[in-house]
Order: sequence, then C-alpha cells, then structure tokens
Amino acid sequence: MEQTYVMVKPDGVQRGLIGEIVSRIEKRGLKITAMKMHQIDEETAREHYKEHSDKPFFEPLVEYITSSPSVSMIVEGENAITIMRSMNGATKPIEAQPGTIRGDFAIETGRNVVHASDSKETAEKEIALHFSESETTTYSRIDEVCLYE
Ligand code: IDP
Repeated sequence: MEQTYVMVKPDGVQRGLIGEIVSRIEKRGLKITAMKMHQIDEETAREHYKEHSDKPFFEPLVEYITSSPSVSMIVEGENAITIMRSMNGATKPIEAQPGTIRGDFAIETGRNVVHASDSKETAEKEIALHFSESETTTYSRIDEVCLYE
C-alpha cells in the first residue's frame, strides 16, 4: 500500500476545517495511520519547502506555515498519492475544480488549506521529516474487504 503525507495547513486549522478534511479522507476509503497537531518550526518549514527556496513567495510561505498549528497525517491506500492530490485540487484555488478541497474552501494560492506529497520520493521524505517511527501505526480497516477487489 502506498503512503502519503498530508497537512491541514494553519489556515485550514484556523478556519475549523480539520474535521471536514479528515472526513473526506476517511470516506474516500483512505486510511489514516498517523495524525498529530503541531506547530511547525522554521527549520522544518524551510526543509519541507526547500524546492521553492528561490521563489519570491518562499519567505512569506515559511512565515505562514509556522504561524499557528497544522495537522499532519500519514494517509495510506492504493494510489494514495495520486488520490490525495486529486482530492486537494489544483495548487491555485482559482483553477481547482468544485468538489476538491481547494475548489470548495480556498481563494488564494498562499492560503490553499492543504498539502499532499507529489511523488513517492517526496512522500518518504515528508513522512520522515514530520513523524518519528513511534508516532506511526499499522492496522487494518474493517471496510478494506469492500474497498479492494
Ligand atoms: P502544491 O502545494 O500543490 O504541491 P507547490 O507548487 O509545490 O504546490 O507549492 C507549494 C505551496 O507554496 C503551495 O501549496 C502554496 O501554499 C505556496 N505557493 C505556491 N505558489 C505560490 C504563489 O504564487 N504565491 C503564494 N504561495 C504560493
């Protein structure tokens, strides 16, 4: 099973969207195997977004992502990376389809509510960056017999 890293960003937490987002993930059939609320520190934020370090929005992005608590999750399932990215919708909310999280709840790119890893390699790095081994779990969901052929 594939694993991905998902974050409800500070704007999502502030706007009371944790439950909505967790609910969508659960109802889709993806399994949450780790979840915590934490305020991301500057060093971790810089590492998380280092591919954008030369962009003009990098410093505001680090400031925003460290400004108040986020919720981090490890989400597991077949094709979990692609499914989570499609559930989040396009990075720019103006391009995000209605029915996606960003298409339903966001207006600006710099306040787009959620994050999800964009590849297997990124997922592995982001999971290791935000979670220790002891914070993760392994279990079967009772509905897996209905979700998978
Ligand atoms: P993603 O979050 O959909 O993977 P990326 O292009 O990797 O999109 O960008 C990472 C994050 O950086 C975005 O989710 C958004 O919070 C922020 N970001 C990207 N482009 C802009 C921009 O043009 N202005 C402000 N923030 C941006």
